[in-house]
Amino acid sequence: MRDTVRQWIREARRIAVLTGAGISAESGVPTFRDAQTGLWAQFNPQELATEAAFRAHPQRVWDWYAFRREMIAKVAPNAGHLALAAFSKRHPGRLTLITQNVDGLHQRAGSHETIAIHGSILQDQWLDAARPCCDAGALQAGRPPRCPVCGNLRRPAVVWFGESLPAAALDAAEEAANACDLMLVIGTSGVVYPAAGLALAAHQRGARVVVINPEPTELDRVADHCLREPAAQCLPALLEH
Ligand code: BV8
Repeated sequence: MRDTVRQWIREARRIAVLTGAGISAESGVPTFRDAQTGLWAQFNPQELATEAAFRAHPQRVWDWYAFRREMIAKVAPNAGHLALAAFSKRHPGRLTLITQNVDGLHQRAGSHETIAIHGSILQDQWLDAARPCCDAGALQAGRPPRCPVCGNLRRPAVVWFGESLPAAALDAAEEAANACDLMLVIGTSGVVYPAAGLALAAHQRGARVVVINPEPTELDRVADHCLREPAAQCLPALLEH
């Protein structure tokens, strides 16, 4: 079935790619729904990745992100990330990459136009609207750091559950999903919205949808084909010359 998908890729004028945590799995980054390890095993990521959790337990949530940042700093993009970046270099403008991941690995692999719809774990932002005293260059150190004048906290620049996605990124992602004639859905369980809705939109607009995932997903129901393979193994073969 890889040959059919390779043919669909060759035929496609515009390809949209939607990736999730699974594409970073072979780099050694546990997926969002993998069992959490060690200290974090007692917490459900869905409960930690919320503004309410951060306001209630700022140090705990800050430390969870610091732990994830440390882990991400030690890993590298894998063959799946690299194959997508190489394809875009060979076919400028034909492939639009949308990711739910916050780990920056697509960008490090060379996919510099990546639409990061859930933000970035590598940046911080103010928890409350910045006041004139809030200067990111003059923070009071801490877990989390804060404005020394008004106490405004720093938080990771990611989209938490219950928060809207950045409008410009979501608009660009929706435009790509509506305009593509092929969507590759890679390494996502298809549980989180509105990200998963992008695959439904592509399907409704008549695009072919291919799911690449070793496990069944919530999006298999709109897939024209499911490649039950790990991303780093199959993407180089699918996307090579
Ligand atoms: C919002 C950043 C609007 C933080 C994340 C309908 C419409 C709108 C909202 C909702 C809705 N229904 C429910 C909601 C609420 C909620 C939601 O979707 N909940 C789910 C759990 C039901 N959505 C939201 O809250 C969104 N906000 O819509 O706001 C709004 C605003 C105000 C008021 C009202 C409405 C915000 C969602 C964004 C949350 N932030 N990340 C952080 O990282 O800390 S989401 C988080 O989950 C990660 O980004 C992750 O990427 C994402 C999705 O998970 P996956 O990537 O799919 O990862 P997962 O572990 O689930 O699966 C991994 C897959 O990889 C598996 O299938 C596995 O088999 C596969 N795999 C493993 N190894 C490999 C592999 N695949 C390939 N190769 C391998 N080697």
